[in-house]
Parts: sequence; structure tokens; C-alpha cells
Amino acid sequence: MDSTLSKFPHRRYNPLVGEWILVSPHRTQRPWQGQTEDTVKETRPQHDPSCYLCPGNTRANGAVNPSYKSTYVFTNDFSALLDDIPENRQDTDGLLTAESERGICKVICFSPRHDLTLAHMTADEIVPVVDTWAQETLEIGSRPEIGYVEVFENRGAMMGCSNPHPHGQIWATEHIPNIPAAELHRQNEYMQEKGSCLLCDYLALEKSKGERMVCENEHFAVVVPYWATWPFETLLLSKRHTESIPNLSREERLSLADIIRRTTTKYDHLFGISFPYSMGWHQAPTDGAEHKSWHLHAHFFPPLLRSATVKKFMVGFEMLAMPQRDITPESAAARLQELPDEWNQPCNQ
Ligand code: H2U
Ligand code: ZN
Repeated sequence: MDSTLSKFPHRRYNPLVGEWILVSPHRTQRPWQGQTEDTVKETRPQHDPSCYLCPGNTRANGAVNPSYKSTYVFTNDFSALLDDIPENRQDTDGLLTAESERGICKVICFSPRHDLTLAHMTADEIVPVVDTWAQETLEIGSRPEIGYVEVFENRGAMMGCSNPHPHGQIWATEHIPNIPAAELHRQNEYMQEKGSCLLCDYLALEKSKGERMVCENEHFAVVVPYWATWPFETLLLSKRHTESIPNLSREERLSLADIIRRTTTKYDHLFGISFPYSMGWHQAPTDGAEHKSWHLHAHFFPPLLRSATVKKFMVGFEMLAMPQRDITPESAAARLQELPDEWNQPCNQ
């Protein structure tokens, strides 16, 4: 990137949602005397009798998990969205506006093993997770009342994850939520203007530049996006223009499992801990319309900033004005790029 920009405060445009972010590269030496996170390393058993997600155990509502051997999906016992509710709407002068929102929440256990994470699973073990994402997206998305299926994983207590057992969630809604709605709008706009796909063009550009690439394989690539907000945020892109996980071939699913394993392993090597993040898929809406401009991708949003104990806060200016970052996306990418993506290689910590 141009050095007069990369050394001084500047703002970068996120073309996927149509927002600007502030970058302050000169500020990385800022001292920190605030809150640090506890990073006690725990060793976990393969089966924890007190875990509500382990096979054969009883959940908080009394339901008993089967002795599952691969992935296991159940309807969230404390679902934020409900499917069978009366339809209603209120609008008073455009100021007091509300409408009913139907939906479904599910929990997906990635493995029966309590001690694993995606980073410690093999690609072959992650393929069933990809298949489950695909199957649930198809099944939930085909319901007429569901307009969007959000598949995600919260990892680590720092991200509000309630249990270390490897698991993710699905929240599916009647309306398209704010962020996918903004991405839909921008991808449509770009395709109308340029006649090509925003993320296909973006990936081609990133591959030619190289400075923000983290890793790639035959079917997928991971970059620190030019407009990244979180310090070590990454964007996982399918190389083929396709709208959703169910469209992926067997080979692509294996490649996806491989790149997820490699990316999460790199993250774990960064600060020498099981790296916390929220990751999630952005697939085309399931509202029955055609979404040819949509390009399948996932975002990893990790909160850690400079060590295992110092995280980034989105407060002050960021709450009131716009997001801001200190280290440049290029320097974050350079660090992630050189980290090992295997466990038998020495890590840099
Ligand atoms: P996290 O991914 O943030 O840890 O959330 C786990 C979900 O599991 C959470 O949404 C659900 C919670 O409602 N849950 C159950 O459905 N059953 C239980 O017995 C405990 C937790
Ligand atoms: Zn468990």
C-alpha cells in the first residue's frame, strides 16, 4: 500500500457494507495499563460429565443428548427466535415501529470430543461440520417463513461463549438482518455498475497484490481485508462464484475443512493460546429471490489486539462515530501469513 497512507491516519472504505473505518498506524506504541484478560491454560477431558453438550449428558432443560459420534444438532433450548408466533406490526408516525419476527435457533456440536477445537480437528473431521452447515442451511432456508440463515461460532469465554465444547449456532430469521442486508445491497449495486462480482474482483486484486493474503488452497483463500476492523480479522472467500455452502462440491468441502483448520491453527499460534473469535458465514438470503451477485464468504472477528491478554474495545469514538484500528491490515496479514498452520511446527511463542 502507498507509504504516505500507510504511515499516517487515513480512512478505508469497506465496499461490502458501504462504511468507512479509521486507521491510525502511528498509534501502535500506545501504552496499556487497562484491563487484561485471564488466560489460564486449561486441559480438558475428552468427556466432561458436567458439560451440557457432551454425548449422553443432560442439558439445562432436562433433555438428554444421544451418544452421538460425529456432529449433533438440536433446537436451542433458550432460542432467541420462535417459529410459531402471531404476526403483528405497529407503526406510530414512523417513530414507534415494531413487527413480529419469526425464526429458529439451533446449536451444532462439531464433535463428541469435549477437548477439541476446529484447530485441533483434522480436515476429515471438519468435513461433517461443513456438511451439517450445508444440510441445515438447505433445510431451514427452504422454510417459507425464513429469509436468512446465519451460521456462526463463538469461541472462547472472551466472546461470550458459554461452553468450551466445540460447537456453533444457527439463528435463522424471517427478515434479512442488518449486515447481510447491507452486503446484499452493496453486492447488487456493484454487479449492476460493473457487470461483475464484488468479491470475485476483490479476490483477484488481493491475489495480485499478495500483501494481505494469509493462506489459500485450490478452492478457498483467506485474507485480512483491506477494510478490516478487528486487529486480526480475516475474510474467507470461496474462489468459485457461488452463493451458499450447499452448492459446494465434495472436493470444495474438503478444501474448506482444510482452510478452516489451517486458519484457526494460525490463530492459535499467534499468541500461544486457544484464540477467541466470532466467526460466521454470509450466504445468500433464502427469501425465495434470486441472488446472483452474492459471493459465499465467512468472517473471522477475533477481539485480541497485541497479546493473549489485551483485547480491542469498540468504545468511545467507535461507539459514537466509526470503527478505528491501529495496526494496519498489511502488518496483521504479514504476521498471520508466516505463522505455522500445523501443530508439529514450532510456534513463535
Ligand atoms: P454459545 O455458542 O455462545 O456458547 O451458546 C451456546 C448456546 O447453547 C446458547 O445459545 C444454548 C444456549 O442457549 N444451550 C442450550 O440450548 N441448552 C443447554 O442446555 C445449555 C445451552
Ligand atoms: Zn462437552
